[in-house]
Amino acid sequence: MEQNGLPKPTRDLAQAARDIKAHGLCMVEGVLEGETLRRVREALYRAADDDKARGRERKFGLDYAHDETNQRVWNVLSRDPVFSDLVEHPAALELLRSVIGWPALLGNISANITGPGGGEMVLHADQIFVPEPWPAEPQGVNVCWCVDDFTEENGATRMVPGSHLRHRNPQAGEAGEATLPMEAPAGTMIVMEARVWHKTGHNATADKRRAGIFAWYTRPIYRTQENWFLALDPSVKEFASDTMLELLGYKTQGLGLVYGASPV
Ligand SMILES: O=C(O)CCC(=O)C(=O)O
Repeated sequence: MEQNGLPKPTRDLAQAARDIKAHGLCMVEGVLEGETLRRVREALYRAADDDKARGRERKFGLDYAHDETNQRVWNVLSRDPVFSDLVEHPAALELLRSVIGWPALLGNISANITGPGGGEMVLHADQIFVPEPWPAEPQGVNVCWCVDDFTEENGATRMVPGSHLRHRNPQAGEAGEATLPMEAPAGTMIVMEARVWHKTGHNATADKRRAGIFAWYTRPIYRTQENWFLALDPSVKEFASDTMLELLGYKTQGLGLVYGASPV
């Protein structure tokens, strides 16, 4: 179902899977609510403020932290157990399976916080690293957790309708394509397949930060963006479920073996 060129928010995961096929994305409302949403938000802003206070912010390349108001919080999985719950959220995994199947790898989970006055990000598709011509099906899925309300004013992620069907990266000269803001209340889970052209919107507010947590999953043949074996706090693996071990590449078949066998 559609409203203004974007799928209507839904709570029905079967409808959400159909929306991804038709629009390249779906918006599932109310996935995080009440105390859970409060905990995620509190843990994220704590990590972000801590990184700032300790000079631990990492800015590299336009795509990741595109101007001084923008803050990328890397490796949130190591920051608080609440982020493991997002990675393994049953609704996220169900939609992930509908797009790229299983097993899958977690390539990265980071937050993007756009601050007051923040500019737009470069228009991109997340499977930018896949050589063209692309395989017929999407190679990854980005699950965006709206930690704050996403509004056009505060820099909601913007997308080019129908861009997944173009089946290629945006080219030079297409940066100015018409986009729509993905407006959604905090707690919404937006699932985008990897071919959708999108970018952070301009944050036109005087005083509001807008945080989204982006969990990027791929088919298991791709290298992860975050190197979990080096980056992960060891306690995450220590207490990980089998599903999490698969997502992180510790429990594996065919690739990533140790002496011919799965490491765990
Ligand atoms: O911050 C946003 O709205 C978009 C972030 C994004 O496009 C990405 O992480 O790939």
